[in-house]
Amino acid sequence: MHERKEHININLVADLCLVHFMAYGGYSYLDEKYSPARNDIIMLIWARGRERIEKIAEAIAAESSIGTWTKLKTLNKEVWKLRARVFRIDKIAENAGFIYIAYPLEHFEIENVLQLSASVFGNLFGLKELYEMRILDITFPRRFQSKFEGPLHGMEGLRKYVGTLKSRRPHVGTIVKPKVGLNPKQFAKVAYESYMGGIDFVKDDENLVDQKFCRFKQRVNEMLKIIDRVEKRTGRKVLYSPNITARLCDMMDRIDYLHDHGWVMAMIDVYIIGFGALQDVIDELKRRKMFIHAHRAGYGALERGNYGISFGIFEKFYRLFGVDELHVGTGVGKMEGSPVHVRFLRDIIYEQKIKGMYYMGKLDYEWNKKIKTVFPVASGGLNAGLCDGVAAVHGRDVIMQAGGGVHGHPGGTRAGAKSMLQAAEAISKGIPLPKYAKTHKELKAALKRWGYLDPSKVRSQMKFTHRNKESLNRLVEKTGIKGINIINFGF
Ligand code: CAP
Ligand code: MG
Repeated sequence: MHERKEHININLVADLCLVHFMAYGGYSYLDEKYSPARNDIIMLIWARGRERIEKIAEAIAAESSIGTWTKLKTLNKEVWKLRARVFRIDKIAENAGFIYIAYPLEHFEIENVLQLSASVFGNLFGLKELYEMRILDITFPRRFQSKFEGPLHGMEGLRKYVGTLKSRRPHVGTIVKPKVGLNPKQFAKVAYESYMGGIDFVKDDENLVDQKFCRFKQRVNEMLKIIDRVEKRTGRKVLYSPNITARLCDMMDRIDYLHDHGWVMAMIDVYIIGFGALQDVIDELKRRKMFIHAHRAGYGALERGNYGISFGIFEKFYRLFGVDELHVGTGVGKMEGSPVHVRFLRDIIYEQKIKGMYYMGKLDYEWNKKIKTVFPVASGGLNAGLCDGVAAVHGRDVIMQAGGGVHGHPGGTRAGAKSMLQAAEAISKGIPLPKYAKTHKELKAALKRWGYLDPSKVRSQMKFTHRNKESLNRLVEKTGIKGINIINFGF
């Protein structure tokens, strides 16, 4: 009896919702005639739920701006001006689609992106109307961007330091492997072999910081000694990014230590430490004129589920705050990311203007002039044989980074490093790797060990995704967020 009563009540509520589907909590946030103002922040969201998509969109707009579930005696005209407006819905099904929302800038405490996060990445994720939701993109207007400085050095600064401004060849980097466990001397020895083979840049892995077996300060001391040796022997400038990720106070101590010892670079697990600490630590590194390597470990937990935030959105924050190089995926290696999606992720930090050429979930965007280009890092499962494929996705302005692909080379670390540099040289000379391998034995050994990825296969996948909007729409219609995952991540 009790169950039946509840059933009737639910139906009644559902009917009321249908009648009033143009409103949430008594107010309507749907305004399809609205054309966003110059200073609005725009968000693009995929959502599917138990209500009509219009109703879901209203709920999202309300909860992420001024609204709640019911009418308020306290809501006045001034407050109403601060509301979010749903100005477009690309409906895929009755209960699913792409929602475009505009937020007036006055809604936010601009420099405080944590306040912004609590609004637009906050309660909306818990709304019970939803089955799935991903925030796919965001745009920041010029006035918002002008509150941030962007990278101090950026890609050109890194190229200048390493001496590749003219040649424009891809940089080659390595992560010392095994990722944890080596002691400081062993670690530095692996780095030495890497540099001597031609690697420009060595980095700690994301989970190596200051463990007992490899103390941060000892590791830095050993690394500074060998960098000095390498630079004297080769006449080249090389880089190393020690991972300083920790509580803010410890990160500040580590920056002091590096700076006091004359070192110029540090690495941060940017997603792990969160926006607030990240801004503080970046400001401090910039004050010391240091280079910043940004590792994105952990972002997948927020991006890849039924509810999430696309990594491209994080990239926009990281570029605004001012990292100099950032992991964005390879399109061909061990981590998710279809070539066309990785190209988009690369373009966010590389281009000044992003327009039209991508499939779903992407908004046009323009960076303020003073916000420099971040050097894109392609990493994860790479080896020399994949590098033509990496170049097909990224072009030549890329840091091609390999851990296993260097230290797992049949000839050892130095040969692995050589194979990566040879691949970079071949790419900048426009020579296909198999041809270059005929006269370069380390590259030849890498291709023999791991094979060669023909870049034309990568290029054809990128074209496929741009051209088939209709069929991709049908895929998303059938499978919801799974379709978006197939398009963006390839699974
Ligand atoms: C690469 C790596 C990086 C990944 C992260 C690793 O090592 O050090 O952390 O690149 O992925 O531990 O997997 P390998 P992404 O070269 O041995 O794979 O760059 O996509 O964030
Ligand atoms: Mg790693």
